Amino acid sequence: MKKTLGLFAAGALVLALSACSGGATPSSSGSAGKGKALSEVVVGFAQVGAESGWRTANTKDIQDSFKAAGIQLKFSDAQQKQENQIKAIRAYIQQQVDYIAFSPVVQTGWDAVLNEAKAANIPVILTDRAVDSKDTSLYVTFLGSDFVAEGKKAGDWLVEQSKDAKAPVNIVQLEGTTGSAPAIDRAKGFADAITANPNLKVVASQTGDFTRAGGKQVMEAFLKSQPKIDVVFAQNDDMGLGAIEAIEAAGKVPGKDIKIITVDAVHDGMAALAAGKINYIVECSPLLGKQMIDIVTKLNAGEAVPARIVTEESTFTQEQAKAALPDRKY
Ligand code: GYE
Repeated sequence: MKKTLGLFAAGALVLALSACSGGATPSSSGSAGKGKALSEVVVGFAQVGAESGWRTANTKDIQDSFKAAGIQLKFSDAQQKQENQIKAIRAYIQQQVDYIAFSPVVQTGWDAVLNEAKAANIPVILTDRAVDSKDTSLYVTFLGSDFVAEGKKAGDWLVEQSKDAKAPVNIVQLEGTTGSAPAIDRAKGFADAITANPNLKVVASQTGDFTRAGGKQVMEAFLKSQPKIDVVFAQNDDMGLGAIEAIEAAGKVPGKDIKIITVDAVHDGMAALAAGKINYIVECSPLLGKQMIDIVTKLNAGEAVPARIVTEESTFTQEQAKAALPDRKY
């Protein structure tokens, strides 16, 4: 049975319909509304991996939230490989779980397995990252950040900081996992924002795969190949932390000789920001567990959920990081 899902407004969630989900058309998928006792509900979650501090915090929050809600969670770690995620999803279909949730490592290539889930009447919840499937009935909802907005916030800050710059400001970009929604969208938001100042130029851009080791390695190469680097835009904290190691090893002072902007605001990133080694962080919240529980609970009760749920996020300067650090949960 197919159910058309409507919209609801809930507490602190910022709700928005995504352009890619076809504007005002709410999505539906599978047979929502099983009306089981929550302790009987089984959710299969296919996680990306454990590539970053963000990911570790995200996994912990989801596992803790399911435990607290008394809903069974099957968990798999795909080690950043799409084929592993597809295998995990197929296994969940085989096991006839009630819901499948997953954070797609890349945007493309999901239609076949999502159609299999649909044929098995298992609703799919996208968490954190988007897919590019044209058929939005393949998933019930997409819960996660607006990555274009995050990139734009990073770029806007740099435009403001560089407003008096007379000479070119050379930027190097450390990209996230190639083909992933956050890497594509953050690059776009950042590029759009910095067009406001023609002095701002991305002189090199390469993937560090969202890892600390990747960020360090790419930054080492940039420091050798680029005669003048003024700014690093790292698409997550971990790559920024790797870049700090490379910059210090090259005898330069991170945060002063080379300014660093990152995204996430996980604990280690915030500590480096408070210590003056990073200059600005755009927040991306990994705490999606409670909202996932909310979605599963509503679907189980046959209630509607929005096609797109956007997480609320802010930004941090060095001073703000010092103030926020003591109460930071991740
Ligand atoms: O920014 C990065 C992680 O998908 C939002 O993935 C997530 C990103 C996050 O590895 O640190």
